[in-house]
This record gives sequence, C-alpha cells and structure tokens, in this order.
Amino acid sequence: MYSGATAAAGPPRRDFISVTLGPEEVIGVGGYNNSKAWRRRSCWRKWKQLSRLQRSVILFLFAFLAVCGVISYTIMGEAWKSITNKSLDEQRTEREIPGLKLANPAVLPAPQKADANHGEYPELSLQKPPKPPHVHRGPSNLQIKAPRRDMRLKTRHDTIRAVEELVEADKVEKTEKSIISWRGAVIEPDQSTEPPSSKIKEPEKPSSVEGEDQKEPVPINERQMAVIEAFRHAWKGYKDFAWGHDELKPLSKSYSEWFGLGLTLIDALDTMWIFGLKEEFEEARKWVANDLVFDKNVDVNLFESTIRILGGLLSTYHLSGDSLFLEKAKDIGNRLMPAFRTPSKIPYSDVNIGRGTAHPPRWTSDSTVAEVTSIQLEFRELSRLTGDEKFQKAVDEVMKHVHSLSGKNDGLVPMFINTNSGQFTHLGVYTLGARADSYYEYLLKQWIQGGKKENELLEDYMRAIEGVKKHLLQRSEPKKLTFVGELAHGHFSAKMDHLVCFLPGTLALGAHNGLSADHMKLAEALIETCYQMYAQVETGLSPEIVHFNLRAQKGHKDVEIKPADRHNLLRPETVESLFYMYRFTGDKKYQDWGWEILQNFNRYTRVPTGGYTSINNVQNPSNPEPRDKMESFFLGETLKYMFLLFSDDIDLINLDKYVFNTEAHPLPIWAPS
Ligand code: DMJ
Repeated sequence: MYSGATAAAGPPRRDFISVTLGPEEVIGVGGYNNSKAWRRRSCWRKWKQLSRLQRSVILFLFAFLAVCGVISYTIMGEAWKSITNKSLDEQRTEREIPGLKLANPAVLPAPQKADANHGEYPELSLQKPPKPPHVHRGPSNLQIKAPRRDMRLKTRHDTIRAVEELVEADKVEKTEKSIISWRGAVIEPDQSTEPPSSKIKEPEKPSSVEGEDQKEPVPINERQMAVIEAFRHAWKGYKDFAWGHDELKPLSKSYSEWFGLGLTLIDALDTMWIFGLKEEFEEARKWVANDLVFDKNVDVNLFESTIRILGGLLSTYHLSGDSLFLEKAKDIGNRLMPAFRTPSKIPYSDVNIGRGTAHPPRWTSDSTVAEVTSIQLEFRELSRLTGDEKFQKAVDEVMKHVHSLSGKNDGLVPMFINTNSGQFTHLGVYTLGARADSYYEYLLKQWIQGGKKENELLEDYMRAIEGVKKHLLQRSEPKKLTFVGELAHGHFSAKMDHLVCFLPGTLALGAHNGLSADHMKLAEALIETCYQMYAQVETGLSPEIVHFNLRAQKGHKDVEIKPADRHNLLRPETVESLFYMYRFTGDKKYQDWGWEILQNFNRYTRVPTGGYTSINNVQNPSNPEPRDKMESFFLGETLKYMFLLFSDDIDLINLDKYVFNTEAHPLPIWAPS
C-alpha cells in the first residue's frame, strides 16, 4: 500500500517519503492490542521496516529539535537574568544620586556610586570579571562609558553622617567581598576608562593605589581653608554683581561679557566640587540647567571656549557623575565643529555657535598654533564619552598635519598656521610663551591621556624639549637663574612670558611618566626662576613679561620689567607648576612659595566688596592700579592649583588617573598605568 498523494496515479515521485504498513498494523483490521510488549514490538518492527533514508530523516529531525530546545533555553535564561539585573541597577542609581537627576539613562550607563556593582563583582580581585556594561553606539572602536567618579571628592560633599555611612558600608563590603578599595572609597573597576580603540579585558588597579586600602580621607588643612576663603570671597563678588555673565568687574561692581556664556561660572564648577562647596555648586548647577543656552547668535573663540567651557563641563561631569554636564558638553562640542570646515582642516579661530558658521579673524586667514593644537584633550574625550568619533577625528587630523609640517626648528614651532594652505606662517620666531605655549603642553598630555601609545606625540614633545635646550635656555645674572627666552630670526631675546611658567610642571609630569630625569632637573631650575619672577618684584607678584639680565650689573636684579609688561592678570602658571613639583618631590618649599603668592594676591588684588582684580603695576605696592577685572581662570585654575598644592593627599585628583587640560580641568587618563 502506498501512502502519498500520488499512490494511484503512476510511478511514485522520488521526493516523497513513502511508509508501507502491513495489514495487521491497520487499526480495525488486525484488532486493537495496546499491551506494552506489543507496542514495543510493533514499534521496533515498524522502525525495521523503514528504509535507511527514512530512518536517517527521522533521526535528523529528532536531533534538530533537541538542539533547538537547548538553544532557546539558554537565550531565555540570559534575557531573564539581564532584565532582573537592569532593574536592580536602576533602583540603585535612583537611591544613590538623589540630588542629581540623570537626564539620559537610555544612552549612557548611569553614573554609579563606587560600590554600586558589588553584587556583580563578588570576587573581583581574584577572578576574571564579567564584561563591563558598555553601551556601544556608533563606530565600534568608540565606547560610551560611565564617568569615573572620584569618591574622595564625593565624600567632601556629603554630611558627616553620610561619610560615616559610606565608610561603614565600605567596611562591611570589605569583609564580605574581595573588592579593590582606596582610602576609604571603593574603586570602580568597571568604570576605569579606556581608549576609544581598545577594550578592557581585566580591570586594572592603578599603580598609585597599591596598598592604600585603609587610608582615611586627608582632612583639609589651614592653608587649604585659606584658599577656600579666597574662593568664597571671589564667588561672592561674582554672585552679587556678575551672576551668569562672563567676568566680574569687582570695582565697578558689574560684569564684562566675552561670549555671554557664564564663563566664570562654568570655569569654577569643578573647583567648587573639589573644594566641597556643595551649596555654591548646586546653585551654579541650577544656572547651567536652566539658563545656559548655546543656541545664540554669538562668535566664540574655538580654543577659549573649548578649554574653558567644553573642558569645564566634561571634568564636572566626570567628578559629579551628573549627566546634565555631558549633555551640555555635547551641545557645545557639536556647535564648535563648523570651525574645522576649512580647506586645510586646520580650524578657524572663531565660530558662531548659533548660526553654525566659522571664520578666521578679520585681518588674516591664519590661526594661532597653540590654539589649534590645544583643543585635543577635550574633543578626544568627547568622542570617547559620546561614541561619536567625529570630534576626535577632526582634532587628530590637526595633530597629524602639524606633525608632518616643515618650518619647525628642532621641534620648536612658529606661532601661526594658515587655514587655507595648512602651512606655518611668520616663520623664524620661536617662543614657549603666548601663541605656542600649550602646543608643547598638549603633546605630552595627549600622549598621557591616550595611555602613552601615540608615539608621534611623544616624538614631537621630546624633540621640542631638545629644541628648547638648544635654542632657548640661558642663565641670568647675578643669580644664574635658568630661563626660557625667545628666538627671532636667529637672534636670542632674554624675554620670558609668565605663561612659560607652565613648563616646569609639564616637564615634571613627563619625568613622572617615565621620561628623562634631565627633564626633572630642568623643571627644578625653571620653577626656581618662576618663583623669582614673583619674589624679586615689589608686590611679590609676577608681571606678565620679564626680561632677564644676561650681564651682571651693580644694583641690578636678574629680573627687569618694562612699563608695558608690569600688569598681573591673576594667572595660574607658576602655581600650577608649584603644584606638580610638590606632588612629585614632596619638597615643602614649593608649598611655602605658593603660600607667599596667595598672601600677595590677598594683599594687592583683593577687593573688599567681593572678588579679586587684575592689576596694572606689580612694582607699586602703594598703588598697584587695579584693572577692575577678575579673569575666569582665577577661579578655574589659580585657586584650584593653590588648593591642590597645599594638599598632602596625592589622591586628590590623582595624577596617574587624571590629566589636567590647559585650563586646569581634570580629564581621565584612558588607560591608567
Ligand atoms: C588660561 O586660559 C590657560 O591656562 C591658557 O592655556 C593660557 N592662558 C590662561 C591662563 O593664563
């Protein structure tokens, strides 16, 4: 008997399976016998009667169904597990950041408190951890990561009770689980940063953390209190007379506008966070949330707005974990991008952030070399955080281009670059001061930020320092101070900007990161010179520019000041370098020098009704001629570096984990060593 549609109609089709049954197996013909033995026998007989092909097909179907069953069981299990974990994480986040609303949890992993992942890392120090919870978007080599939150900074903002709770909870966790911890705060292994192009395989313990498990937070000392007092005084002036505007004019009790974007407030955000000024921070945050609008028909300088606004927002995001600041950073970052639409890809100096247009200054198509090469730390970090590689691509291209340009002198760069041709212009003038300074600083710092892998950056940096030694270093008389002069068409000038005083700090940072010990020696000599630029002046404050004496003359000091150069703008560079020097050497003289400088700022630049002012004449203690302007970097940089200089806590912005941008905004190192 045939089974199949074609049984009676001709030859069986080969693609049908035919099953032949004997008459006794047909129900109703052979009777119905349902005994177990009969069924077993009858099944076996039927099986034996099948052709080899039929048997194989049936076996294959069984095997296929079994595999499907196993796979779907596994998938369902995973999905269920992740749903459960996700909702737990969400609950934790809500509990732990009560004051800070997370604007975009769907895009970014919620910033988490240090111990938020204990449940997921039960034996972290011993076992391979599970994959960090990255959210991938955009190009696969860029990853969105939750910010690293420095718990030591966070504890400053909490009440004593909250701190005690944290420490208590931490102790419990320590006994229950093997967790990497650091001075009373827990390190988040899943939140360590990584470069856009690589993935974390194992959570790494930064070298600075070794053996510091039990340390308590270092209490704020008297000098740090004095810095906080100075900040509060400056902030009072800003709040009373310039709230939401760019700069305070403390004498006229008004303000000045540069971009109209609350520059001082944004520059000061992370300073307040580091100082633990919670109320002030919250108030400023509200302004950022409600009043900071970038959709404005206004021209801004690409460099200044990158280092102050983008840098300030990014670092505040990292320190606070508040996604408001990342959203604002993305907004300004996108609005600055039109600057890169030039024939050479060397960006224009100015961008209209409302209209999306960019242009060079009215009188030239040149940009300043320092400006186009000192926006990289910020844009690279923005790419890492957003997953959008366009920011990093644009600034990396500038660095690559400058790397390959001719016109350098033993690594020293001219001050201008043309946005059409992409070539250096005004060749033959070399300085470490205005218009070139932070080019050198960012070579080293990008190398550090990227985990010390980008060799071209290091090469350019090393070559440049050799160029400095060869062409720009001299010693003054009578004290034989080592200083960095300038070279103009083969002629050496003994002129040094106060801006150059960033260099000892940068050299020391390089030496700390494994570069030549000579760099540290040079740093020590140069910071002494920078200090003398204050100490040899009547007010104890440095002028904007000094000229060094190359010949000993009776009655002359090393430092000479020209009338046009004797102003002081409350600049940070010397204090910045003092901070690095103290961090890396522990030599208290650097703290003492900084303390003198703070006292002189208080003596000659403090305005009784609130705020500090730039002065016109550092040589006249009885009338330093106040200029009526407090620059935003006084709060963003000068006072921040003072506070850090007076701290004996190397983990207060740990230099193995953070790199400061040129406006003193700390950004994370992608792969801490
Ligand atoms: C700041 O805006 C930055 O430090 C910049 O690199 C140089 N100028 C001021 C401070 O002097």
